Amino acid sequence: MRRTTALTSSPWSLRRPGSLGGRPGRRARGAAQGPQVRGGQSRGGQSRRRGAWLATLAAACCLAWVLPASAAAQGAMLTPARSATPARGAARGVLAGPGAGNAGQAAPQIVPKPVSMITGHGHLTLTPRTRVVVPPGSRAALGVAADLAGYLRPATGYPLPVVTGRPRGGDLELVLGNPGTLGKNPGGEGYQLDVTPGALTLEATTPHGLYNGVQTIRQLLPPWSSSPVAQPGPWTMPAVRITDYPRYAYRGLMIDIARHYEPPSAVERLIGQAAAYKIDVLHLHLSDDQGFRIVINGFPRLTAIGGQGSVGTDGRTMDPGGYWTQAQYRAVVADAAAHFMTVVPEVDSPGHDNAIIMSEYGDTSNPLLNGHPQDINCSRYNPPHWDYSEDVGYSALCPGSQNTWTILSTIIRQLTAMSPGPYYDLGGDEVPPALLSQSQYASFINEEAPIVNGDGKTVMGWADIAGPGTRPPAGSVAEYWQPASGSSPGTVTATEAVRKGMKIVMAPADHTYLDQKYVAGQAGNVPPTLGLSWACPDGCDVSAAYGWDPGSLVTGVTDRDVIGVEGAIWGETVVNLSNVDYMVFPRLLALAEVAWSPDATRTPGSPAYRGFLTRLAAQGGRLMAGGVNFYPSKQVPWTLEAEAFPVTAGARGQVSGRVATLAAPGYAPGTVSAVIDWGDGTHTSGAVTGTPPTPTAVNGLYAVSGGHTYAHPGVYHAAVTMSAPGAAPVTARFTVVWRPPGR
Ligand code: TNX
Repeated sequence: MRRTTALTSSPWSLRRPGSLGGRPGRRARGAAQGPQVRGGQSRGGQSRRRGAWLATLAAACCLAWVLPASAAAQGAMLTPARSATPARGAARGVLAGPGAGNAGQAAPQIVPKPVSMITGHGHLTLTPRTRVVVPPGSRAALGVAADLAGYLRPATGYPLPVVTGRPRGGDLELVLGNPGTLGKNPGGEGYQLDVTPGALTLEATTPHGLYNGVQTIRQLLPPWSSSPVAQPGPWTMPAVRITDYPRYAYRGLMIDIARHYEPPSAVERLIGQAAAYKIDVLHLHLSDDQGFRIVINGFPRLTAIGGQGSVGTDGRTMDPGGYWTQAQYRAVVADAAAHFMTVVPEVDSPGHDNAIIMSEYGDTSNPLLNGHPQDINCSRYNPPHWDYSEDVGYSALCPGSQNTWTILSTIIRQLTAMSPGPYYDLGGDEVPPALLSQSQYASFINEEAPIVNGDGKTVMGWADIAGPGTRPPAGSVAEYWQPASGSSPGTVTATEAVRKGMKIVMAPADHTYLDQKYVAGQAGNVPPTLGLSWACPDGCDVSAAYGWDPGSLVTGVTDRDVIGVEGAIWGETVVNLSNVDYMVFPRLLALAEVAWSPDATRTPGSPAYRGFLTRLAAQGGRLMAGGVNFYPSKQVPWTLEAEAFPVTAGARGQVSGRVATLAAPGYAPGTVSAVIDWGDGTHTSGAVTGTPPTPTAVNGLYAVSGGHTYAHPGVYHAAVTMSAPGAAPVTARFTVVWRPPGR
């Protein structure tokens, strides 16, 4: 039997125009259908109306290890001493290939924007003799030195040995020390990078700082340096001095592997992709109504039953499920740590728990339970049943059940033991008062928090946990998700959290929820099948992710309270890593900049926004070369990037085949034209071929091919120029060598 959910009238309700409250457009299954239902998501003909309320809230308390409080970054970005002067004939992009003559080097385009950058003259070129050198006093830097070499070896094909000792000319040196220029240097994450034509020196007070500098070095190199296979080069970096440190220590990405199972390998790829932009927290949403994803010893049913499915898509009732073993979880934690990323595990409670309830409701013979585990169920349905739709707000664990606490404390004990980071996230979002009253909810949070503390972790939860009746000790962390700003009613969760002495991670859904749809109508490749729209009825594009300030979004919540920013890729509609990447990138790069770079006026049309778009555009080729799927948003002035290959002509002077690779984000191959100057006074058009963009995948890198027959043996300086509507043309130079046989 279905009961209807009364919408709360508490001040904790979020109210937006056109909705009665809560998350607009979300409706609990069985909830009253009325004006609060705003044309929900529709996919495969299925209605996706969702619940609308914001439940009562509650909080928890915590231990003291907190990432260093944010510090407003000081120091201004210096305008580059000179901008790039592309070499002959090249409008933009990277010139490449032996014979380029002048290795024209674009101005550094770094995301997130460094605190200070001054470009110098000339460039440093990596060679097969380049080494990565750590001075004897900096041995703790050897791991990061190995990371740098590991990043650069595949594309360069150079050996890049990692050695302890004194650098020679052209080496890359990593030093642990204090350059004295890093301001407050929160968390030791700052670095100073000096590139001259003769050497590169990276200095930081900690390995994490060096690692951040390594990510910047990668962006100083041509985009092809991200390729997993050898590329022609040349591998030049502009002379530059960069002094850099983060605004916030917590720069997070949350992935929901509960709504759609993702294997550890997918999450590990995502870790590498996000770490490249200085993201340093991986929040794992491990459990929700549709799935429980981690083995818990003593409760095998949690995964055997709770892990069997995922949200149904494409007309299916249920998609395939899955779960991680504890060994796999530990491996992901270790992989994250290797990328200087902290894992925050989350098992949501007391709501979003249908998978736990479905698993344990019938676990009558489990010796850890009392034989009557049915009493954990405070959901709308009794007995409970599976619901693999996107519905929310119908499940709750009962605070009064001893079994509830046996199950949860076992989960918390095992997860915290496997997670070296400071936080455990107990969830706490969206529990309708029809399931648990305000005081039941508060007592639930007040009971769970000490369990988390007792296992040595600081409590983190959605900001709902700051609600009436909760008692979070100072230092607990509230993640603010409401799409509300200023002093509108929805912001009460953040202000109340601050009043209770909590720290804030900013994740306002209309800026940071990476599962929200992009702006429809902006490009033919906005995916109709991916994403929800409750927080972004008109879509949220790069501008939404970039155009806000965590330290002033909510009146009364400032950088004294805010420890960071998090993007969240919720899993209802994303079924694999390719889908995840398409929603995460490029918006995560905007969030990375908001979290790392000094505060700026980031409104549309502002110099900061224009500068960001230019720097973001330069990431397109880099993401493509690294095999990262992304949405080629029309807001971004994507640049064409090309690299050419040296060519050897056949015995009779004939050339036929690929001469260059082109990154042209969002462009279909037919829209790109290529002209090849063969260097003997002849021009022909080139063929541009490859995989075009689709509504869920960026296009592939294109091959540019051509054919020609030379009249005389010799060495020719050729060039290929590629053009596409709205983009500056790009020229890549290459040599063609024709040596007739016997010479
Ligand atoms: C909100 S707000 C959620 C998730 C959904 C997501 C979909 C909050 C803490 N939770 O349960 O998956 O919206 O956009």
